[in-house]
Amino acid sequence: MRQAQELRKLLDSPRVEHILEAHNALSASIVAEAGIPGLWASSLTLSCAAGLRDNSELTMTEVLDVLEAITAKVEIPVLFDGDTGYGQFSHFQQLVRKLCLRQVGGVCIEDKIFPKTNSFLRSESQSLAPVEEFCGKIRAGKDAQTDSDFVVAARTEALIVGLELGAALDRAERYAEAGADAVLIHSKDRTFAPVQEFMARWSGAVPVICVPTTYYSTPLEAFQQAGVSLLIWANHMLRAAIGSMQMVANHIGEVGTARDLEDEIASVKEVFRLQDADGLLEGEKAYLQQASSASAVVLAASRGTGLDELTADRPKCMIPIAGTPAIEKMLQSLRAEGIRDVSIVRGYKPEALTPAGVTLFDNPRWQETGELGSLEVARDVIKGEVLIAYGDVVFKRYILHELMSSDALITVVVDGSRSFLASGRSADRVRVSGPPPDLYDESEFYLERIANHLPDEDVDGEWIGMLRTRGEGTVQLLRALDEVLAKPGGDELEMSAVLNRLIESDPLAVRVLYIQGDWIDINSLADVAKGNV
Ligand code: SPV
Ligand code: MG
Repeated sequence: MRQAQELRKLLDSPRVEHILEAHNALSASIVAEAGIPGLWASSLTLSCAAGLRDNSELTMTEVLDVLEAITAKVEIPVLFDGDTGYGQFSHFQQLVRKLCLRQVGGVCIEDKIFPKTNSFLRSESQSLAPVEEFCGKIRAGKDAQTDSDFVVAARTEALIVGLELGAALDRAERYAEAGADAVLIHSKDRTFAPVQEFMARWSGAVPVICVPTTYYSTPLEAFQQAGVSLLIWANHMLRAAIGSMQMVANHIGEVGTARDLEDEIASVKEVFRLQDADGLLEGEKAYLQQASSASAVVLAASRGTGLDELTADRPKCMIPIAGTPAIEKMLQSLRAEGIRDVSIVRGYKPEALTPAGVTLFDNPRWQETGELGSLEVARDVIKGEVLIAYGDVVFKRYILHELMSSDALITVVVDGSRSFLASGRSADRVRVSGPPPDLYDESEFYLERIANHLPDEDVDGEWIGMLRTRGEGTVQLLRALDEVLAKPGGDELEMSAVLNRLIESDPLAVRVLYIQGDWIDINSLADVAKGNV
């Protein structure tokens, strides 16, 4: 009910107010963000946006769909340009009921004949509806409204079709008597003079609206002094969009690239903002049932080696794997597992790594430090149940699920396939308390040693860069981290130093979750190729 009330407030306001055209939910939200207090849902621009003419070609159903999208998106009131009311009095009544249902603040109908033609086209040859019939339509609309504040505005096209001012005044007075809440006096004159004259002779029965499309340069004070209540800027959002779209299309058409356009057009980030993409993340936090109390720290500071070209403008976790950056896949997997509290430690090219809904840390010394230098930056968020993972690891989701389901205090994921032996690539080689088990073997396995120089015959697999601790395990991890960091050059070391430190004090400290493949990391171009970049 509020929208209609707000529209009434604009009409009753002692100063001249203005509303601006919108033709879809996007333009409506841009108008609302600009602080404009109301919308004009224009027949000219709605039809044009739909690829149609402003000749009653757009159906009532089609237009109601757009209005529904607009009123669902913005809170400012909408005055809908209802043309001739979509038929006779009975059609207009259906329209009014459906507008009330959709919280549209009001409708403006004009005294023309269906199918109507836009006021600026062949206007002298247009004809007006009989006054009695139009007054009946107004009364029918007022009787049909289900919201007592709903506004029915009556527009006279008398000046548009070339009638005298007297005829316009006469019609407007009759419409007010029939129950119209406001009248709209339309004019195609280049000056405000005809409408000014109308205002001078107007009885003041109801507020007056005008549409200064042709007399746009009239100063605001002139409208105010004349006693106009509401101005409609009737088509400016669509005209702005058309100009920009033509510029972009012509440029790309001529030059064949969008390279020089970036500063001329809205950023993709801005598109996401208008869509409230962050709101979805907030919503997921609030409403998705399987939210976990676990948090995640993703290490994404290094540039990687052998990836010079692919990382010229981005860190390696932003390299797309089958079209999606590795870090985005990681975030999707974390969300799917219910892990909402995610921190990312950035280093190389932090400006190219700005995912929404995560806490960002920066390791400005990423070039001199190892993984532990990055972990140190995020030390304060390592508490409770926490996953620590490399940002450039892409994996099947069941791996994360199994890791998070482990009942051990500290668990690492180890790939027992030893695929690095054949390819010769470097790996976080590990020795485990036993080789990968048979399918039905439920034994528990523990990490014995991790180092990338372990001899081939001593290796049971490779750590994939995912580690999860909980409770006392997190306390132990932090203690080991602090001990390693306390030594000179400690922050130049890798995660393996902390894991080995943990094993030194307790050989059963680190449980191994064995997998067989189903993951890659972006450590070498060969891996990237494997991921079908
Ligand atoms: C509209 O915006 O559709 C209007 C105003 O009705 S005008 O185009 O001037 O007729
Ligand atoms: Mg119109």
